[in-house]
Amino acid sequence: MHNLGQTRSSHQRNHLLLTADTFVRTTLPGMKACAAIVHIGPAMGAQFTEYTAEFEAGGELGSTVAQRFVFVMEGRASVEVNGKVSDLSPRGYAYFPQDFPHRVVGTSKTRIAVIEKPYHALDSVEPPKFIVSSEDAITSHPLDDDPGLQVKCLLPDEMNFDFAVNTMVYQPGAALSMVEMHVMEHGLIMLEGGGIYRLGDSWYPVTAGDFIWMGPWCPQWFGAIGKVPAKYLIYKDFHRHPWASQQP
Ligand code: UGY
Ligand code: MN
Repeated sequence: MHNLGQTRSSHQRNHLLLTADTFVRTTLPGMKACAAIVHIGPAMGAQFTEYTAEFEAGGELGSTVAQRFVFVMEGRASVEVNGKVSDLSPRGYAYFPQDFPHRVVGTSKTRIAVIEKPYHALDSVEPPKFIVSSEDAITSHPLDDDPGLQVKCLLPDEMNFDFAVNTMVYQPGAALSMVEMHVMEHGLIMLEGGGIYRLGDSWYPVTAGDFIWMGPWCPQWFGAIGKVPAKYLIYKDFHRHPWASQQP
């Protein structure tokens, strides 16, 4: 079917909206029976990489020396560390510290959000340890006292982590209470529902399956529209001096 060149995807200096109709698949080094849709990376000026990995049953990610965070969006996976295997169901996640040998295998046809980032160490704290858990095990808290907007922090709020990954659930009609402008950048995957995302000076309709990158200080606001809650998975860099991004 011809779309006559139309798409909601948009490429701007300080933000990116990528919708499923524009996704292009590739194979990253070491991947087996697995494809990557690379959503964002250093080529766009980001300090992290985020991709969706689509596994066939038995497929596997390649290795990385960077920190890696994985979140199961669909299907099942297993993670292997020092010969110990943990199973991940939908909403299961794992954090692998830098230089940490591990395997991530899709045990069925599986879609996983993958975030990778070189670690910015601090002299004063030990680097974080391996984590395997599920979003279901995390208690949510309201953002800005709004019970209609619930946040779950999937990583501990501690100085040794140099990034955060949260889920945010908006009841229909709930919205961010302010237009945020902050030094941190975001990678966001819409998991459920939809609404309107303000990015810079544009307002975009967004829905489950979309990806958004927000660069540093990109004006941002979201309001949920529709009859079901809107939910997204959101990355942000965290806990480091702004100078950290200029160090090798
Ligand atoms: O954590 C955040 O900065 C979050 N409130 N931003 C967002 O949802 N765009
Ligand atoms: Mn924000």
